[in-house]
Amino acid sequence: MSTDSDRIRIAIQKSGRLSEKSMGLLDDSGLNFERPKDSLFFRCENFPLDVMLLRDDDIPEYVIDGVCDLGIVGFNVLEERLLLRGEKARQSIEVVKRLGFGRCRLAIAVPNDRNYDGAASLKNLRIATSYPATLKAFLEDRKISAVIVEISGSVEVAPTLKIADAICDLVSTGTTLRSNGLREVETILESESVLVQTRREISKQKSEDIARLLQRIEGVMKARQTKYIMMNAPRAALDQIRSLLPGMEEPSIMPLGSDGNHIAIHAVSHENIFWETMEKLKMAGASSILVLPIEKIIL
Ligand code: PRT
Ligand code: ZN
Repeated sequence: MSTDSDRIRIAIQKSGRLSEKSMGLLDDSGLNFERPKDSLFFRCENFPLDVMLLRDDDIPEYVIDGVCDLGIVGFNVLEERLLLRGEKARQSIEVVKRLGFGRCRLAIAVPNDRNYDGAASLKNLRIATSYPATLKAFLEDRKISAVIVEISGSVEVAPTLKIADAICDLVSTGTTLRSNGLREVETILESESVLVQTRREISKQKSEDIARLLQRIEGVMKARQTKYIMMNAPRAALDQIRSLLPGMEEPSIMPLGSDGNHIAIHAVSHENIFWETMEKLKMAGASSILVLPIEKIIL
C-alpha cells in the first residue's frame, strides 16, 4: 500500500522564466492538479506527486537535503549552489535529464570601448556578478586574479555606475548587453533547465513512480521534437526527398493513381522541419506537404 510519504515531491520555480515551462512539462505528462489560489504546495490528483513552488535559488538546497525528491532548475543556479556548498552536496544530487528550455550562458562582458585580448585582460579588473562562485572557479582555473563584486540584480549597469569594469551575467539573446554598451568576451558556463533528483534514500515505491514519471517526460520531449510529415511526390524523387530529411524514419510509401509514378509518403521525422526544408522538398517535386505535431510517444 502506498502512503503519503511515498508521494514524489517536486520543486519548481514559483514565478519567473522557468515556471510556465516547468508546469507545462508536468501538464503534458498527463498530471492533473487542483491548485488552490496562492498555494505554494499542491497535490496531483492522478499521480502520486506533490508540487512545491520555490524561488529558483532554493531549489537545489531542497533536493540536496532530500526535502524534495526532484526539482527543475537552471543548470547555472545548480552549479553555483554546488560550488558554494562543496563536494558533499554534489554527491547528494544528480542531474537526471536536461530539459532543453531556459537556455542561456553565463558570460563575461566588457564595455565596448575596453580593449580585450584574451582572459588575461581580466587581470585586476572589478567584475560584477550574481554568480560569484562560478566566476571564482573560472578565474582560478585560468590563474587570473580579479576582484569579484557581488551584486544581486541589474548587473549590466555596474560598469556605467563605475561599480565594476566588467560583468559576468546570464545572456540569452544578447540584447541586454548591447543596449548597455557591453560586449561578450568569454562564455564560462552553458546552461539550460535540468531535472535534478536527490541521491538520498527513497522508497522502492517512490523510485518506481519516479521512473514512470521520467518515461513520461522523455515521451513528451521526444514528441515535441518529432513531427509527422506527409507529402505526395514523383516516385523518382524519393531518394532526394530522403536526403532532405535525415531525421526521417523508414517512410510508408503508397502508390497514387494507377501508373505507379506518383506516391504518397508518410513518415515520422525526429528533427524539427523548417520552412527551408519544406521549400527544398517542393523544389524536389513534392506537393501537398503537411507537417503535423505528435502528441505522445512511447518507443
Ligand atoms: O524569483 P526567482 O529567484 O525564482 O527568479 P530569478 O529572478 O532569480 O530568475 P529568473 O526567473 O529571471 O530566471 C530563471 C532562470 O532562467 C535562470 O536561472 C536561467 O537558468 C534561465 N534564463 C534563461 C535566464 C535567461 N535566460 C536570461 N536571459 N535568466 C536570466 N536572464 C536575464 C539575464 O540575467 C539578463 O538580465 O536576462 C537578461 C539577458 O537576456 P538577453 O536576452 O537580453 O541576453
Ligand atoms: Zn533566483
